[in-house]
Amino acid sequence: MNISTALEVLAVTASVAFTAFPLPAHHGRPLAPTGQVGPTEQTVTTNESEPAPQAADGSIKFTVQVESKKKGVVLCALYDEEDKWLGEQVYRRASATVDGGWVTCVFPAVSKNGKYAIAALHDEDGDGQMDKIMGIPQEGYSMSRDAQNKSLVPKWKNAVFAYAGEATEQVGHMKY
Ligand SMILES: [Ca+2]
Repeated sequence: MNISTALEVLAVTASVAFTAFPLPAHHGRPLAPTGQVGPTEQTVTTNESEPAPQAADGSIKFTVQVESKKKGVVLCALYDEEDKWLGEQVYRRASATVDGGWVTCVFPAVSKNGKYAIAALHDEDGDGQMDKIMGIPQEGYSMSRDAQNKSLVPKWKNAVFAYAGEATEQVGHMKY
């Protein structure tokens, strides 16, 4: 499978069930929707002699640098197994509207610890597909850990990261 095929699969997958998470585009800005009361208050019980197991309720974020002049949507896919990498069996999906130089996809409340990898497309014209000319991708893509490969699909081992329940952020750069 070459990169073109993989991106096509990803784009088709993305178009099926991506859920919009319109987020501030600025890297590092806290996500604080105004006028909404969220579950921000948490009671934390501490017991130093008997530490409770850490609940795996953190979020995974993928913050990607995009060409700031471009618009559209960044579609992100979170994979939880190497065998599923860049295929249709996506663990979680997210998207973010492009408005500036940085975009963040958020996968909230990921409850399963383990290894993950993320793939993202910059769907500039918002048609849910990777635009191609003569089979060559015309829109940007990016992987967790900034895994890139000029002619082949970025490999799972180059994009994988460990998640242990705490808020995790990956940073990448769109390759156009
Ligand atoms: Ca497109």
